[in-house]
Amino acid sequence: MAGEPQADCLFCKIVAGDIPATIVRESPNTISFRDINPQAPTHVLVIPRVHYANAAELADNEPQLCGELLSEAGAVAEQEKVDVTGYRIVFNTGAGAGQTVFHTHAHVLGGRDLQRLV
Ligand code: IU
Repeated sequence: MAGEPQADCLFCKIVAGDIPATIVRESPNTISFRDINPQAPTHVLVIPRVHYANAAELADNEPQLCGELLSEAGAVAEQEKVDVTGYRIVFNTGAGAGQTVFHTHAHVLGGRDLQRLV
C-alpha cells in the first residue's frame, strides 16, 4: 500500500531505528540526518517517515506532507545557519539523475560556494 514501510529500504530502516544515523532534527512526520558521504559542510537529508519512492510520488499521494518536508528543509538550513549565505535543496529523481535510495529525500546543501546548475 502507498506509504507503507518497505523491507528492503535503507531509509525505512533508519526510520525504524534499525540502521544508525546522525539525526539533527525530527518532527512527527519527518527525520533529518547528516549524509554519510557529505558533499558540502552542511549536507543533511530530510525524509518523510512514510515510504514513497521520490518527491513526485510523495506530492501526488500526500501533498501536505510534501509541504512539511520543504518546511523542515528550511528549518534545517536555519538550524545549520546556512540560510543566511544560501543553500540548495536537491531531489535526485531516478537512477539516471543519481538517485540511489528510492525513499523520498531532500538533500539540504550549504556552507560552501554552490555553483549555479541551471
Ligand atoms: P541519492 O540522491 O539517492 O543519491 O542520495 C542518497 C544519499 O543517502 C547519498 O548521498 C548517501 O550518501 C546517503 N546515505 C546516508 O546518508 N546514509 C545511509 O545509510 C545511506 C545513504 I545507505
